[in-house]
Amino acid sequence: FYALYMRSALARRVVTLHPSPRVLNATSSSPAVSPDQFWGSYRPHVYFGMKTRSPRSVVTGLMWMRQFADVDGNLRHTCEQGDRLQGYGWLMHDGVSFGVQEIHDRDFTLTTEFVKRMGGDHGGDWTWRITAKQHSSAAMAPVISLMFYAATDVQGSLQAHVEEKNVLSSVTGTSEELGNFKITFGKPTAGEGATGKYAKYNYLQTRSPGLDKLTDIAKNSLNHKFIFSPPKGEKRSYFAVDSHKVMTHHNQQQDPKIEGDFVVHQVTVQTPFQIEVLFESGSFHDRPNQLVGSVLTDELERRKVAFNEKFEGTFGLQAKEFTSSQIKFAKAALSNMLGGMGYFYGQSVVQSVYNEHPLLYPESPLFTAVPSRSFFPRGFLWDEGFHQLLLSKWDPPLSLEVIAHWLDLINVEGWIPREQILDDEARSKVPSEFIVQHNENANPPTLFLVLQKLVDQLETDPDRLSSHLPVLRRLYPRLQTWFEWFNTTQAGPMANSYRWRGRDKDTNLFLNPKTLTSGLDDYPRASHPSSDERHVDLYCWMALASGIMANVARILGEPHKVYENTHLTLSNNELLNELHWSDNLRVFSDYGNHTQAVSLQQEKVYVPPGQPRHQFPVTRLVRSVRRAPKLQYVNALGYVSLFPFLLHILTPDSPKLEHILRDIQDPEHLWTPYGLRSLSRTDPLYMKRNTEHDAPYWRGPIWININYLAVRALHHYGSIEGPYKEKAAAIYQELRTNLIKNVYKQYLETGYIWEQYSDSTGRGQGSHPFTGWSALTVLIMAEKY
Ligand code: 6A9
Repeated sequence: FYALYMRSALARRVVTLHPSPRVLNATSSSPAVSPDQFWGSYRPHVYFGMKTRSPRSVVTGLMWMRQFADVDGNLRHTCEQGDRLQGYGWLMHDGVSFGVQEIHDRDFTLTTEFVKRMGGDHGGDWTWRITAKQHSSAAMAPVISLMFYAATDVQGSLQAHVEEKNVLSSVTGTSEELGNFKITFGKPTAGEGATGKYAKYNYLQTRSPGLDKLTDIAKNSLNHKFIFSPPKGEKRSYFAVDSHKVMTHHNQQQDPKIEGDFVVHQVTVQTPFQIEVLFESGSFHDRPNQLVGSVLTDELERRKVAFNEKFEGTFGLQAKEFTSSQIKFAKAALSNMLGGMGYFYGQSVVQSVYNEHPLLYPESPLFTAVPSRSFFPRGFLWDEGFHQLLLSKWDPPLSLEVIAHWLDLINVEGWIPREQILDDEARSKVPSEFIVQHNENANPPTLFLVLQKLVDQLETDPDRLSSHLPVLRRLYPRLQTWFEWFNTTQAGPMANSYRWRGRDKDTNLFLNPKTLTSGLDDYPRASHPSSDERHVDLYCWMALASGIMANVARILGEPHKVYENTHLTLSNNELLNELHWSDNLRVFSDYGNHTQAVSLQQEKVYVPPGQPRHQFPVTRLVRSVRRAPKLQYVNALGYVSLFPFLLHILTPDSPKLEHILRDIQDPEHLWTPYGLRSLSRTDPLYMKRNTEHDAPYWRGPIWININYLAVRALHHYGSIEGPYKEKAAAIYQELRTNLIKNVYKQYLETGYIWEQYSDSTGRGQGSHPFTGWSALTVLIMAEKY
């Protein structure tokens, strides 16, 4: 019985939150405490939409489709690479009060702008302006349907107000956090002050089983029976949302789960045109005028001027003589990171060794930036540290708030789930095998990099004391447990060594079993995962983290000796060399049970009798090991071997710097005209697939987060005294120029910032837009490290 009891108590631990008071209390995001940030574009996974920072927010958004096109099913809503847009993203966004986005569809461009106005007790008003223009290449001005919608999520209600049979002129509604509100749909015009245009209207009012189903409901309701018949134009039938069709569909499906109201206002009109949508909060009584037309134009203009001034004040790119087109690119990179921030609320699915089945983590909010609005529109732990390096320059309190959100997710063990998949919408984007998060798995503690910045700001700018210090104080017990969790659960086989847990176990299938937890996924590690391994990148993260823990403790007047001792120990370059320097290859290296003699081979697969043969590949790739592994250095040259340099663990006089700088500069190893590649060209695993279906990822391509660290390190070693000062400074200039040139060039050519860049052509590849850490290009331009 006792054993059973213990087991169930242990099983609960993974879902038991840290006992210290939360950094952010339950009202921190409420309209009363934080009215300016209540409404926002916090739905990064849709092309355009807004919600409030509350658990069950009313959401608003836009879908659109091109009428009379040859392609069917071109309804746009959630950001999908499959839509093959020529580019989209925020060009300006201040993170709080306004944003300007451009969306380039096949033969037209939509500009989506929003401006907020504070007043009342519920986060105030806002207005959207959508401007549509055909491309000069378009043979005929396209006819487009814009579908504006609002939806509730479990609580609240919406009422449609219909005029002239099917024109939805406004929606009124109410919800717990918004009180009463009204959304008014303007009529399309040819531009501000111009007269109205011929347009057709349709609407849909229905119920939805969840926010992740909105696209399907709208799609299933489309009916082709409506007639577009402009004066002097041809009569044509077009697609529109149709309540009748939804009713029939619903009756057939009998979905038992009905969670909210869903109202759509469809306007069908030929380009060019402009439409405004106005949200007015019921508690805002003394508004001087409506935020539409020229009032809106003036307001937008003011925000743009303020944004441009703040941008130059923060990053100084004009002063550095970048061209106006380069500056526009940098503004877009920052803006899309800000405009890509999301407010998520829900539960992770987690598991420890004590649970037979996964458990639901406690419900929590998460306010965070995301790596990619299309492919990864959710929080990732180590990505976030990089995101906040940029955002902490723009808005330091915002970064502190995000860090607080992340640390409020920590459990009693000191673990933070790496990938935050919190609600139905987020889950709908992730294959099921990736959803469960395991509590032995780490991810690099990059949030310490930002904490260091915020602590530095404290020291140079005492004005920040009053805003930063109380937050730091509440963060501190959580940081302690977090650090301790790394220090114990990820300890290595020898004193002061460290090992990533959670490597792939099936050594048969993978050329090299992956280490997703390190963030560097398929980067080559020991060929045979074992508890004898030690990982140099994790060692360096711990050296960094302990130093910053010591600083934070010192500032708060807390005991700091333990952290300082760990930091001194790990910073001792003798120890580092002893644990990780491979004399053979002259690189810093992992150590473990390893052989280089591995390859993937075709193997015939046995198909059990009675099984339909076509369900199985007749052959598959499996790993063959030609020489037995033994305990030795892994001897890979690439990002992992640079970590003692990347995180400034090497003393400036370390002779190892000579080797590192040489490898960095060598085109046979890491140097390319577009940035540093992740793995040396001479490595046996260079650009090798890991399985039949798993293309090389961190085995050659150029990644901007690590290149940012490299440029930062070159800047560091190039500005402090030491034998390699001049050399580092010279490489710094070249690498910085190459990176900026390529990311910018690819953006101009493709319309996107990318997840990674090809080391042979510089071309952007992987998911896009990726304005997570690739947006660090802005800091490289600004030389802010
Ligand atoms: C797969 C597929 C719709 C991989 O940027 C986020 C992470 C990084 O943290 C990590 O270092 N990316 C990098 O190696 C993307 C990871 C996506 C995993 C989920 C699900 C969804 O398809």
